[in-house]
Amino acid sequence: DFVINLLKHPTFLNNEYSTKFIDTTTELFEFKPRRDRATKILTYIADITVNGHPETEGRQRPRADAREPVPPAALTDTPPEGTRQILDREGPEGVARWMKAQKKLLITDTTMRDGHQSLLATRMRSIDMVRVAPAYAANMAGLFSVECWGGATFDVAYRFLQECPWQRLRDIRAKMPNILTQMLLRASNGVGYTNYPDNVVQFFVKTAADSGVDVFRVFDSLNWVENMRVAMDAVIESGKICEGSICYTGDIFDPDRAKYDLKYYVAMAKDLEAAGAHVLGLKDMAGLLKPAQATALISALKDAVDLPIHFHTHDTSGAAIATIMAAQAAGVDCVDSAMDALSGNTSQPTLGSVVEALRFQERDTGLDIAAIRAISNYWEAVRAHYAAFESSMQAPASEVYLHEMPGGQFTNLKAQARSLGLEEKWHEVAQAYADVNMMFGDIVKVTPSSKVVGDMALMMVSQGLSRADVENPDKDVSFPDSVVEMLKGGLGQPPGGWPEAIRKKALKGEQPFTDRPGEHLPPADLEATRATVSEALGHDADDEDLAAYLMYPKVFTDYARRHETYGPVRTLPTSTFFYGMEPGAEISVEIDPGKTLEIRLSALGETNEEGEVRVFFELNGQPRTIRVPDRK
Ligand code: BTN
Ligand code: 3PY
Ligand code: ZN
Repeated sequence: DFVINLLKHPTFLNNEYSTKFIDTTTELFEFKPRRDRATKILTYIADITVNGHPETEGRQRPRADAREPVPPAALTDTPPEGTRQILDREGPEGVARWMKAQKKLLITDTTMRDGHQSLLATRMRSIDMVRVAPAYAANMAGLFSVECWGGATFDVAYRFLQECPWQRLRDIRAKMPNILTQMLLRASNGVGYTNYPDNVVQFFVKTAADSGVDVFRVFDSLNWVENMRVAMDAVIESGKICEGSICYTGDIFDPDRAKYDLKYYVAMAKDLEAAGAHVLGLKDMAGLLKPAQATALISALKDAVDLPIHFHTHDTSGAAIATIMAAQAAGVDCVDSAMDALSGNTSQPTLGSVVEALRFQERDTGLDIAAIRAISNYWEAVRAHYAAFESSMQAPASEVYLHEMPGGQFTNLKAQARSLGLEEKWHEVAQAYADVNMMFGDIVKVTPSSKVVGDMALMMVSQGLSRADVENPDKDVSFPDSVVEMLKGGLGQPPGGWPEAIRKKALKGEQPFTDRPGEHLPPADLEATRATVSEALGHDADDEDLAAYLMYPKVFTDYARRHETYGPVRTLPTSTFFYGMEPGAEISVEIDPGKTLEIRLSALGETNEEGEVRVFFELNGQPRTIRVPDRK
């Protein structure tokens, strides 16, 4: 029966068969009674309505009058040709040549990745991105790229949003076929917090390229080019664009930070060019590059390499647009900005303002300011629904030049501090973070090294320890595991190596590694692992499942288990996902293209003696009752 159903199914006949097919085509299993997806989704809504969502519990609620976001209309029927077509026609070298030939300043829109990672704790859901992707394709075809994947978004999607990051990527790609998609890749750390075996990194890159990533911004959290080669080679091999990136720290003009001077960055740029980068990324993850320094640095990098240069910064200080203006005047090829409503503070500088600042001038971006405003208005409506994840940062602050925290870490660390009861001691945490950096020998701080510095700083403030206490050979200190692991060489080597005394103290006699972690990590047995994952899932694991499991085994299998219970909850509106429904409310949920559930929550029952609540729905006009435990 099953085989016949399968072979006759129109999707199969269309040659669109993939291993996702069996997941998404449940009518094949109708002879085998099992809970259908509609029931699963109703169960989720009932549960959240009765018990609340653990992630928004106790947090600020969206305004009662928050409007449902409506994406702007597409201004053209077919998306105009964009950078994606240049990649298809001319390959990554062709894109690099094209970038260098442009007079206009190119722009990457980071709203769908770094924007919400830096302002909303990475919690933006796919539906809010996918719904606006057609408007980007039609109205923003002049963008260089849309950063929409990687960094922290990968694990947060599984962990907290109960959705598949790969599906997000495929859906954005399908609805935005003309603009390059961009991801942030932590080189050998993949999209995780630790170095992975080389073959895991290679497999992850290949899968990401197959699922729709066009531009890979590759960086190493200690700026160790040796540790970037495996990831860079895999990107080059995939035919996609390799943006080998320098992470900027310190201040090239500060004589006390001579380790990170102009010569250091120029040498690294040359190494990245020699390693095969198509584009040179300059990743200022904390927003430390000041305007005059940008003039000097960009000019020197332009002289040193033949690659187009793509500059990324954060507006934590409030000075980022001044730096962007200096960078463009010095000839930078492309810069990152976030759509106005998700810009500023720890996020990227304001896209519309960068566009306006260059209007009527030589490097005019050519982007349509009215289209930008319309898309930003959409993002404003989206943002209102994420009030629970807003940070307490009220204003830009020059304190970033003291602590040097990456924009994507700042709000996370603040939340961690709050959970340890240290919110009132935030400025002490900031000072401790700076002290730890110097104690570790003045390192690049970006995921995952930034997380290690943050762990140490929180530990010191909560235990009242100073740098001198930690360094005192006679004082016993128990270091966080992440610190021991990093000083052992688990993330690789910083320029000049780790300071010997602190390393010895933290390692307590253990021998450190000084080679590249991938040299000694045994390769994963991919096919044996695939069998394990298939077993856990109860169906064949595809490459996306396997790549996810290799990065995050427990996060992925927990997600898969919840998916079995709750179904495709990614299709719910964000307000329903986080808050459930009010009695009398109605929503439409498109669980497949063209297959829509009309859901009305009619009433909530009383909690019965077994501690269960009955929730009364209408599903496409038919009454349905769902019972869920009352956990309140
Ligand atoms: C999580 O549990 O980490 C968040 C994902 C959502 C899980 C669902 S939400 C409804 C139910 N109540 C819970 O506390 N968890 C599940
Ligand atoms: C990440 O790795 O997630 C970052 O945003 C680093 O800046
Ligand atoms: Zn960033």
